[in-house]
Parts: sequence; structure tokens; C-alpha cells
Amino acid sequence: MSSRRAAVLVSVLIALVLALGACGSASSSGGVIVTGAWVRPAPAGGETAAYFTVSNPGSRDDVLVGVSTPDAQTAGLHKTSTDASGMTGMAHTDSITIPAGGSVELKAGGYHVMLTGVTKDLVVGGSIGLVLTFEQAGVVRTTAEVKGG
Ligand SMILES: [Cu+2]
Repeated sequence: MSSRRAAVLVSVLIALVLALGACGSASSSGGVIVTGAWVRPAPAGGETAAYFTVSNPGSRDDVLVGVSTPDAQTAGLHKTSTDASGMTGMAHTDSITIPAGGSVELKAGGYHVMLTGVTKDLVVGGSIGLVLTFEQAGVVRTTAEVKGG
């Protein structure tokens, strides 16, 4: 083999490795898949909300029972809802069930992760870590990108 052909072969292998490595912003453990995690900007010490989608391709329901982060003093599951008089508020929720074969999207106006006392300025382009605990899947770690909104 000529050295030129060898060089081409090496380039192809490197491209392949990069392509395979690039498919992973999804975080998975034992059945659930967490995708699209993001968090709203906030100044250090402030509060904000984080969102993501959890898919459960498995054959039994799983339940998100806890959330934590090294990047804020507290993290908890909240649900925003609007009552009959049109007042919008949010309340702590203990758990979010992810149905077998289904998915749940945490989004504005619904479920979210409430963070208080963030330990650094969250600016667009930055990120924080989230540690999610599921009844079945156990601990799933993901990275939430700071996005405007
Ligand atoms: Cu909240």
C-alpha cells in the first residue's frame, strides 16, 4: 500500500470515529432516554427552570422520582397549572410517571425542574449538569444547555 493510500485510509477511519462519537447528546440508562435538556438564563444566586424530554421505550412504566444538580442550591420537580379562575401557579410534585412506550416532555406551562440559588451565571452557550433518579432506570445524568427564552 502506498503511503498516500494509507493516509486516506486513516482519514476515513478518523471521520468514522468522529461521526460515531457525535451522535450523543442523548443520555440513557436501563431504558429511559433523556433528550433536549435546556435551562433558562439566570444570574448567580437566582432561580430558573430546566426542561427536557424523557422517553421510555421499555415495556413497563418508569417514574422520575428525584432531580439534583451540582450547579444550584436546590433542585425540585414542579408543575405549572392554571386554575378555574385563570390564576397560574406552580406546585411541587413528587414524581413524574413516564409511561411504557411513551414519553413526557417537561416544558413551559407544565412540568419543569425548579432550580434556586444557581452557583454561577447561566448565560446562553453555557451549561449545567442534571442528575435524574428513576425508579427503574436508576440514575441518569444529562447536560442542560443554557438557552434564551
Ligand atoms: Cu417552578
